Amino acid sequence: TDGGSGGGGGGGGDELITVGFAQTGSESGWRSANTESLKTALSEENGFKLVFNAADNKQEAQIAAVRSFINQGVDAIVIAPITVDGWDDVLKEAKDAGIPVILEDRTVSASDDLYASWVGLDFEKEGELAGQWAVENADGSNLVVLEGTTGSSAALDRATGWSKALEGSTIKTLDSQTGDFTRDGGKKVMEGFLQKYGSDINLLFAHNDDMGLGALDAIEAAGLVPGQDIKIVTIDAVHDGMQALADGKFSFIVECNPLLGEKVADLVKKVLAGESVDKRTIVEDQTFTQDQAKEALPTRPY
Ligand code: GYE
Repeated sequence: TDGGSGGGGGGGGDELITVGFAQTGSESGWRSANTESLKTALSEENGFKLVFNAADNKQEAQIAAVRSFINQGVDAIVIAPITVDGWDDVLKEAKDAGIPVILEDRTVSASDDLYASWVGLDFEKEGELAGQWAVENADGSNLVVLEGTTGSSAALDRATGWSKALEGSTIKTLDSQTGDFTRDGGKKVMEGFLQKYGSDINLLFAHNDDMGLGALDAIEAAGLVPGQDIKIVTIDAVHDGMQALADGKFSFIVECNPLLGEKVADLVKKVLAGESVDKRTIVEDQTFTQDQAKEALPTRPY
C-alpha cells in the first residue's frame, strides 16, 4: 500500500511533529476513508504525533477543537472545515500564536492569508459533471435533490456546478433539501419527497453516495425501482456507492477522492520547514458509469 511511505524526514527518534487535526465528524463513507488516510499519513512512523478531533458536524465544536489545539501549542493545525463561514477569528488566533493551518477537503470564506495552504477537490466541477450526465441521459425528468450539509463548500459548489450544467435543459426541479451528507438524512428526506410527489419523481441528484444509499431504502419501500423508475446520480464513489452503481441501482457517480493524507503530511512538513507551498492544490476526480463501476470495484482502495 501507499500507507507507510510518508514523504521523507521525521521519525528516526527525532522530535515528532505535533499536528492537531479537526475533522468534521463521521457522517459518510467518504469521511471514514478521509480520516483513515490522514491518520495513516500523520502517524508516528512518518514523524508525527496526531491529536485527532471529530466534531460531529457541529461548527462550534470544531472551532472549540481548533482553539484547544492552539492552547496545547501544537506545531501545526489541519482542518476539514464543516462550513465555509465563521473561521476568521480562530484562524487569526492561530496566526497570532504562530501556528500554521493547513485546510483539507472543504474551503472557507476567510481571507487566504489566514492559512498556509488548502488541498482538496473541485466540487463545482463534480456538480457540473453530474449535471452534464443528467442532461444527456435524463432530460425532461422531474428532479429532486438531496443537498449536503448546509453552508459547506461541498454542498454550495456542487449545487452551483449542477445548476450550471442544467441551464437550458428541460429538467424540472420539484424539490431540494439537505440530508446533511448522511444515510439517515437521505432516507428521511427522500421519504418526504415520495410522500409529496410520489411516482412523479424520476431523477434524484444526491450530493453524496451515502444520502443516495439512504434514499434507496425509501424508494424500494415505496415500491419503486431505483435505476428504472428513478435514476440516481451521486458524488463520491465510495465502495457501497460503487456497489449500488454496479448493481444498476445508481445510474452515475462522480468521484471525489478522499485520500488526501499524504498530500496534507507533505504540506505540513514543507510549511514547518519554511519552504514555499502552493496556496491551492486540487486533486483530480473521475466519473463512473454502471459498466465502469463493475470494472473498477475489485481494485478500489476504499
Ligand atoms: O462528499 C461527503 C462528506 O466534503 C467532499 O463530505 C466532502 C464531502 C463528501 O461527508 O460524503
